[in-house]
Amino acid sequence: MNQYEIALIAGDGVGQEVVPAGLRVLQAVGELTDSFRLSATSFDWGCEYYLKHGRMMDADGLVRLAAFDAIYLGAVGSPGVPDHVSLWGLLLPIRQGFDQYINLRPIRLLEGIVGPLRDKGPRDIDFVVVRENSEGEYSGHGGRSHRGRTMEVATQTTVFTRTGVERVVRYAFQLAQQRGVKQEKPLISATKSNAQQYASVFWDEVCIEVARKYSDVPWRSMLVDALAALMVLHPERLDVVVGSNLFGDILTDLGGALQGSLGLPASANLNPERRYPSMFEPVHGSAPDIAGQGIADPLATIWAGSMMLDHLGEHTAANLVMRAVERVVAQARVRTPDLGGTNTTDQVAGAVIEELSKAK
Ligand code: GGG
Repeated sequence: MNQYEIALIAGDGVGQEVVPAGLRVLQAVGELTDSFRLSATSFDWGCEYYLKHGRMMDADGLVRLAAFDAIYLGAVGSPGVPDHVSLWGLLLPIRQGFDQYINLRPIRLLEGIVGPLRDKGPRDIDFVVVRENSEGEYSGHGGRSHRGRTMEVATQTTVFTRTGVERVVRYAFQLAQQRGVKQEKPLISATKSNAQQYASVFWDEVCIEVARKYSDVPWRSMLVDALAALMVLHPERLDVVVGSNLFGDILTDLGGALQGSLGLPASANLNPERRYPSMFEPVHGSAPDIAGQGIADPLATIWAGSMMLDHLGEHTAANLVMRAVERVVAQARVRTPDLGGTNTTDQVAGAVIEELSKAK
């Protein structure tokens, strides 16, 4: 029997509701398959912790997290704390400190959901975005001078390193190989090299170099603005997309919208070499407008949990969870308000568990 130690950081707002729901599902599938047990340790880090202690997590937070097999995170952000303080105090230090340089975000319109695009169904919207997760526009380089004066200046520098770009592009090519990408749906690298003559041109050059090693993978570079339009007009032409940290973040929120609700998209922050724990989270934030009502959609967090099981090597259980999510969505019987239902977070998690039990 495999035993995994999971660090839970429910965080802020609806994170407090969706993480316990996700954990229930993961523990249920472990028991049903009798293949593993998850032992969870909760950390009360987040904005409330910040307001009490002046920091988003303990000073030795990364040292403590390093001992876990994986991290299951809810959401970060609260109206009482500036967003850049909460993000740079918790989420980004974990991604950077644990060199989780891949942010994997599957975009799928599930059967049973009417997405916002007329004439586009589940077969048209099924791709993966590989977001660079350690540098780029999120490198933290920059500063502010002359505060409060007319000459006040702020800089935020995009940092691309050869190592950083090579490794994420290589990962995307390998993923494209596994998915068997076709000429009509080539791997797409998001760029903005017409305007960003240094950083994006460098990104493109590294892509060309990496691509030489994957001559069986059709690929092309596309301006990120054109790519955003393509996602809306012809999502069926997408299979694997790779992009910088900010491009990937923005494109995947658009992707989430294509999925019919931001309550659905999941993401995995991966350290592929497994030198550090990887982290799994819903794409959505803390949603303060609905927090505390017990109506947040737990499906993104459950989906992220399935990605966590996959990463841990529990492929059968990961699959069972995903199939159960698909069935619950397709039946349209138990849904939270974001998908037009009246059910609660716990009822949706319960419905997923019920489907798991039927599959056994
Ligand atoms: N689920 C984690 C969360 O709260 N994400 C909100 C957010 O602002 N994320 C920023 C990012 O992924 O770059």
